[in-house]
Amino acid sequence: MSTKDAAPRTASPHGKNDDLERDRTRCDGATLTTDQGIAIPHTDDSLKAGVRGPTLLEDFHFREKMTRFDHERIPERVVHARGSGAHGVFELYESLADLTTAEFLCDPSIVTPVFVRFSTVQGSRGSADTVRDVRGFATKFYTRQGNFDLVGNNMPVFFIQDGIKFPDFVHAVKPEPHHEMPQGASAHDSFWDFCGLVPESAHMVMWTMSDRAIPRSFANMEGFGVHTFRLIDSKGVSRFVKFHWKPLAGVCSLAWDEAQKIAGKDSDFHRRDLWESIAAGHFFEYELGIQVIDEKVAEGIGVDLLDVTKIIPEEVVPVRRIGKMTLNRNPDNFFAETEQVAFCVANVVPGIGFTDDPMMTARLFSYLDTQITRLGGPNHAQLPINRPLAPVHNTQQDGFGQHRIATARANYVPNSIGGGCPFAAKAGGYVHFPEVVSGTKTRERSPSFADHFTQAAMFWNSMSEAEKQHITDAYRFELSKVLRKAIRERYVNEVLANIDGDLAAQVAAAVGVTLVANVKTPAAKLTSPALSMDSSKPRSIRGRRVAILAAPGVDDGQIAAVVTELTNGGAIGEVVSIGLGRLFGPQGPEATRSFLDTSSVLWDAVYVPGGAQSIQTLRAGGEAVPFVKEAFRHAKPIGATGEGADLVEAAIAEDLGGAAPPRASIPGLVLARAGLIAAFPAAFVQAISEHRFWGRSSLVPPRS
Ligand code: HDD
Repeated sequence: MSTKDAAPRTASPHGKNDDLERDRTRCDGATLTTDQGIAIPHTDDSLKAGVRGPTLLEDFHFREKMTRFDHERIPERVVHARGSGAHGVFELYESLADLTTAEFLCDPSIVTPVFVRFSTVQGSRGSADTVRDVRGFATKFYTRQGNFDLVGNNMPVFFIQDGIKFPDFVHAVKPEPHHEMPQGASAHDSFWDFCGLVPESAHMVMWTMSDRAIPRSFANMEGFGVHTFRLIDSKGVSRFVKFHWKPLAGVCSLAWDEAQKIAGKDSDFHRRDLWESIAAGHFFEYELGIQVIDEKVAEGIGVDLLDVTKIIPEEVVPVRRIGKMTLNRNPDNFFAETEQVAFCVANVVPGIGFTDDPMMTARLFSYLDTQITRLGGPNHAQLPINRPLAPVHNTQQDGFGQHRIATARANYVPNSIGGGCPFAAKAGGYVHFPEVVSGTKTRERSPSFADHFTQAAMFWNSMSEAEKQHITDAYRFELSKVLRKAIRERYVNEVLANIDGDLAAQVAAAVGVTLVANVKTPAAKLTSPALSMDSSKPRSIRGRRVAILAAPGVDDGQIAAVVTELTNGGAIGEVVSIGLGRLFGPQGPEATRSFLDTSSVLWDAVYVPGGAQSIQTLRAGGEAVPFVKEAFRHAKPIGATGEGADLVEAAIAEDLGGAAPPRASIPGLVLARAGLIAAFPAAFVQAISEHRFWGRSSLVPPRS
């Protein structure tokens, strides 16, 4: 049995990596040719009639090169346009044969190759990574029975209950139609207009106002299949199931001020983090979890599981962790893999089935449909990244971009000319769950979908004080950007007042509206502790990035001790200085970043080593103190040894208006003067493993 600590096994000899190898091209020593294979001796000048004469139409190389260039772009995804992908493997811990016939969930010896694409929803392809938004978390399992796509998000609910409203929702959240603004943001009139008029969005909006919408890394996000699916066993018995991804690195986020600044300093922040982590061997790991519930039992739990705006609290049905996914390989080519990958909710394997969730039904239609436009026709399943490892045989034919040469003379079923081939599956084929369906055709919503606020309030009630503060600030920020007062008024009075009176009052006061509604906070004060990110905080420093601020004269022995401790824990410590290179002598560490090319917001923690001359230079330079101040504001761990402690204390005193409280009372601050330096690295690493010290915000006076 695999365990979560075991190194990932490599995928089978005929895994996706080998499959893609057929299509990888390498140009080691190759000659330049046209697409027709004609060798080209020269590609800097077009064919002309005389050196100063006109370019000739005859120049087939020029025409081909230009035509191909003109058509390089394909339409970006209508939503989730901005994304980053990685390959990996999924390994099952133990057989689920008592629940499903899906082979990859029954046989723990199988290593299933996967491709994952993470995304934001609102922004265009080139938009920033760290915007406040839902993150897509789509996984393609290349199973031996065909592709299973789990097309989820990092939040377990959705804004609407019926897919027919998806175009309306997306139009409302996307940049406004007249001026195409704002990019990568929901803080604008049309989004809040829609959400105020569609209160079923209340629960999901609560999630998007939480820190889940600004993750620190894709490695630190949970994932959710969102819908209720079915697992169907060999006797044909179906049970409801919700899929979860649980990140082994823990769940944590950025600070909002930091996220906005990163969007300018490094708009590829999450993409770079994914890429560099995998390249450095710090693979992203997630456990697949399932909540399984008998359909009859589900009827008695108080929420309709066909309603995608509701969750089953983990305290009601615990999440069983059934296997581990390890993302361990960067794509070779962004366009061929990450851009051309096509996920589809309809891609399921035997043993996994659909439910009557009206959002799911809509999605079963939409994905294939949109991909026909985006990927130029119906043959996109043949693209290397999309094609299954399971053999494909059918009588579908022709269309744009057909890559197969079908040799059969009979392109229909049944046939006798081809001996009856391809044959219908005798056993193990996909059989839809034979659910009994009856009803009168109607355009109505089930009354069981009507309660929009109880779970939104449950989410709010389950947050820590710091999380509540961040959520309140997020509503304030977003609604402050709404130009029409009536929209702000409606949201506060008709939505927030139904969730929590204090929240509504605080937001009302900040956005210039009056709370006129009777506060109708749901009577039952439900909580679900698993909803707080505090319940799944990181426990290690793996993948964390620590800025070491140093200048010539630094005590490099102190740096070496800290770097060793960081490296042992899988974190990265880099020296940030007044310039790049070996500033500290041939034996000293190398400055790989300078204050010119980096910024405090791009690091998880700051360390200032001692050395009187180094500290003097850093203070005189004027960059180090603001660097530390900003890290302090963003609740990050800060460490210093020797004279470095003077700089850090000065920065904090400046931030707190000269009134620095006793050091011991500042969470996440690790200072070691002479004599205590030996114990410093371990204490600092411990602080980094806690990620952030949000409680510190009570020390910081509000910005004027
Ligand atoms: Fe969707 C893309 C997730 C509702 C229609 N969706 C898309 C992607 C993710 C999700 C992760 C990006 C996949 C990739 O990386 O290529 N979508 C969700 C979740 C939903 C959801 C978790 C709520 C349960 N989506 C939803 C509805 C509809 C769509 C209700 C339409 C009825 N989604 C699409 C789409 C996209 C898409 C238009 C755009 C690009 C694509 O499919 O390939 O078909």
